[in-house]
Amino acid sequence: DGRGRTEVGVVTKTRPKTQKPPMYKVMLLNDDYTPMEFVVHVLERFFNKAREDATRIMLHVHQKGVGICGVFTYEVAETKVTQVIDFARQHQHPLQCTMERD
Ligand code: TYC
Repeated sequence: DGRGRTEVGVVTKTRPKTQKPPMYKVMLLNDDYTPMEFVVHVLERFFNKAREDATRIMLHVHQKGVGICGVFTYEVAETKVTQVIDFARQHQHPLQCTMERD
């Protein structure tokens, strides 16, 4: 700096950070009464699953007690949960659906 000192510096790299919204898993819960076929239909109708995929997820829930239907932003997840529970109630099935932070 002209006074016998050496300038030192620390190299910092900034990386443009993509903003990602928090995501939520929507899950189906097993019960003893909802027909398997109805659960498959729910997965096709509200989660756009092909029949084979829907059947696989339904059997997973049936055997393990819980399973993931999809991962969505908060508002979408909340809408799916409401739609599934309302649809099940309309058909007098106890099927339950819930969401949790991914
Ligand atoms: N356990 C139900 C039966 O035996 C089937 C079932 C599967 C119910 C998945 C709910 O989320 C569920 N009929």
